[in-house]
Amino acid sequence: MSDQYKKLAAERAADDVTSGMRLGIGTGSTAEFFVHALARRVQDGLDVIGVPTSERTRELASSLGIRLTTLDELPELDLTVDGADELDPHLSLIKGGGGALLREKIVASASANMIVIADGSKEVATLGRFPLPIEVVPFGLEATRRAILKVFGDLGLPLNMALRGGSAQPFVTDGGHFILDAQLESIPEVQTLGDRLVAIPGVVEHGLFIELATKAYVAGTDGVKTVL
Ligand code: ABF
Repeated sequence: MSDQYKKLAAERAADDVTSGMRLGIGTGSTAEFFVHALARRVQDGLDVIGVPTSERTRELASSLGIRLTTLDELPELDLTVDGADELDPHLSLIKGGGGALLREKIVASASANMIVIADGSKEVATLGRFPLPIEVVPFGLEATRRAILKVFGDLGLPLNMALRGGSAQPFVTDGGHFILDAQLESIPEVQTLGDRLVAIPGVVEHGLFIELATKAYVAGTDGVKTVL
C-alpha cells in the first residue's frame, strides 16, 4: 500500500518539473519512483539535467536515459526532489535512513527549491520517532560518540545510539564515513540539536534537514496533500 502512495507523491512531483530545469535527484524507494516518472517525461521530450544524490540513483537514472552531471559541473540547481524518513508540519525532516544524507544535504542546499515526496506514514507532529542518523568520521569514533552523547545529555534526550551495521562490519557511506543512529523518541528543539551536533569535529553531518524543504507532497487514502 505504501508503495502505491510513494508512487503517487513521486508522480505529482514529476509533474512540477519543467524543461530547462537543473534537478537534484534524491535517493530511496520514493525517489526511485520519481526517477521512473521523470524518465517517462524525458522520453516524451522533457529536457532536464540532473545531479544524483547517490551512486545508486546515478546508476538508475542513467540507465533510464536521464541526462546527468555532477554538482561540481552544475553547482546551482533549480529543484531537488527527494524522499524523507520523517517530516513535521514545518517541513523539517529526518533523512539518512538510506545512508545518503551528506550528499542529499549538499544537493538540497545547492537548490533553490526542494520538494519532499512521502507516503502519509512519514508525517509526524514532532520529529524523533525515526532514529536520527549522524554521519561521523571513522577516526576517533569513540571520542565522537561520547561527545554526541554529552549533547544528548545536556538537552535531556535519551542516550541511545548504535553504529549502523555493528562494530564488526560498519555501514560505510558514499563519502567513506560511518553512521550512528540515535533513538531520540522526540526532538523538541531541532535547530539547537542540529547546531550542537555539527559543532563536534568528528561529526560530518546529521539527518535533520531544517528550512531546506519548500514543499512536500504526502500521499495517503485521501490522495496527494500539498504541505507548504
Ligand atoms: C532518502 O531515502 C533518505 O534520506 C531517506 O532516508 C530515505 C527514504 O526512503 P524511502 O523513500 O525508501 O522511504 O530520501
